[in-house]
Amino acid sequence: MATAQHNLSAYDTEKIPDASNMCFGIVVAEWNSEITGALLNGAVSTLEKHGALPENIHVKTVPGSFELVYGAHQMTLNGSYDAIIILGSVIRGETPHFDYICQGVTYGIARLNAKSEIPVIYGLLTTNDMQQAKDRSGGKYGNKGDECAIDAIKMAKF
Ligand code: DLZ
Repeated sequence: MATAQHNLSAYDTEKIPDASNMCFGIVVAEWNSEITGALLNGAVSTLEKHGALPENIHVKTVPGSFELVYGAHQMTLNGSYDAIIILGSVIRGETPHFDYICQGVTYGIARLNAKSEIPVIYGLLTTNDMQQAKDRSGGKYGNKGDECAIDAIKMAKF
């Protein structure tokens, strides 16, 4: 959880494997693009910081977070990735839509992880408002994209 005690971008660099021979797929949602663009920048720059080559980081976009499951599933079928990251931002509105999208994506990604041989990293920000999303996409609590990149490298090495 991102709290005053834990920053999403904080990690021990010594413990991160070299990613120079790894290939990553990233699926990013277009909804709330200010946030998902910042998550993507964090993920890509952190993967590259640990050796991943730009040509081995393949980014695909989907319209909204609900489509992240489909996008990640297609990437698992490709088979050439060491890990896949999904990035989305769902912000609570006036209707229960938020809950359905969050549950659908969460269940879908959990199911993919149970079935696929390729780990799928869950980079879905689920926040009550835009400020909370900004705080977690390069703001005061760091960047969820950085955290996902580190988790992808670790899981690729699992
Ligand atoms: C429809 C919708 C709404 C209301 N809110 C969001 C959101 O906050 N974040 C997001 O990524 N997507 C949202 N969407 C779009 C859905 O994820 C999906 O793209 C559409 O329902 C079409 O399947």
